Amino acid sequence: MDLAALGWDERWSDMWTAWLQELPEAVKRRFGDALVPVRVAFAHKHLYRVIGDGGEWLAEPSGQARAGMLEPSDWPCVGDWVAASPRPSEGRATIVGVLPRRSVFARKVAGTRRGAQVVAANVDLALLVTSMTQDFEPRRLERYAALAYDSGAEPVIVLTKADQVADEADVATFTAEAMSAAPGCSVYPVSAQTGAGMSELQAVLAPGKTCVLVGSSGVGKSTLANALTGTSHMETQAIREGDGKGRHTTTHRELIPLPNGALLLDTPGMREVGVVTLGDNDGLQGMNHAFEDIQGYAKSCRFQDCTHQHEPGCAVLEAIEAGELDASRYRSYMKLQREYAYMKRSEDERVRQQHQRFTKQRSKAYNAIQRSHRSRKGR
Ligand SMILES: Nc1nc2c(ncn2[C@@H]2O[C@H](COP(=O)(O)OP(=O)(O)OP(=O)(O)O)[C@@H](O)[C@H]2O)c(=O)[nH]1
Ligand SMILES: [Mg+2]
Ligand SMILES: [Zn+2]
Repeated sequence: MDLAALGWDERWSDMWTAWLQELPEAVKRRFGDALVPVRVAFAHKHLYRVIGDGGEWLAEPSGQARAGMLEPSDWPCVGDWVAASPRPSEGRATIVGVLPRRSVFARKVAGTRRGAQVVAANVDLALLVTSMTQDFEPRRLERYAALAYDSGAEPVIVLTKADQVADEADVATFTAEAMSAAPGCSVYPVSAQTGAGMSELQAVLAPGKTCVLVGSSGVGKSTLANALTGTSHMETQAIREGDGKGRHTTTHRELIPLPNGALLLDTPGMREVGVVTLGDNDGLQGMNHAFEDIQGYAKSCRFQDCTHQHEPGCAVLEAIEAGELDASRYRSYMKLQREYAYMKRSEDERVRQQHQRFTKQRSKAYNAIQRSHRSRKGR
């Protein structure tokens, strides 16, 4: 596949040149001219399928590359541009390194205290999907929006299964609710079944842009992917009887080229949408962006350090009282704030422990030098 059709542009090309120069000499000697830029199109655990100019290969990181992947988020992910050395006769390639990401859509790994899982890399547009059924989840949209704003991708809301909504007026209600959950996001109500709203959605999936589908299991992400490609490439499955929950049909992440030249990334449904802090990013910016309305009220609170819980003159509480701000949105905001604060504390603790270990090691080394110094003097 042509690199430009995969999203490669001049900025990537410049990055590639600079990145190659920084490679350790040993790696340059070993792989040298054999290295090509390829994009990760499929990821399942630590097995990847990469696509580049010369073809498509199954790929794994080299031992040396693995040694440098200290955190789970250092591993390649769907959407990543990686440097690979293909072995065409075997249909395989070795991944030598991951190019720095332009955007990272990440979440907290379910069931862990911290630990980021990169859902998709180098994404331009995050399609936050929920269905206009009993599974409609405006509180989840808020979390997704916070993660998306943090990732550097632009969030867009897709409301699926419009054909299940009896009344046209109800579609407007769902749309309005989604809009207030994620102020500033465009909302697209669609039906993959009847095709309603699909052309409007297609129009935002511009050629060369990478768009990721995220949302709970069963909301219709893969059905949407199939409707957009006009294939039945992605497996889909009816949701469970009774609780309306999905079955977690999609188990891997995959980049699918659309007929118009956009790239669509289907992902497995998420059970939990935990917030994360990655590197220097404390996540608060995305959160503040996703809750601009509450931030706006907070500016008028009497106390600058108002916690919006009990203080007199709290403009946020007043807005709830006046019916301007939804109480459940407020609760969701407070809960997210606590989660971010917790992430921040555990990150600080991790850094502190790392520093302590380092200082200990250093003083051990220092003492060893002193001892050898003394014994030489004594001789
Ligand atoms: N009526 C109706 N049903 C839909 C629509 N889109 C999806 N569905 C149904 O919803 C169910 C779940 O769809 P999937 O596409 O498998 O859902 P998913 O979001 O990919 O789920 P996971 O892969 O588990 O994350 C299937 O039975 C689909 O047929 C739609 O527009 N209208
Ligand atoms: Mg799916
Ligand atoms: Zn307040």
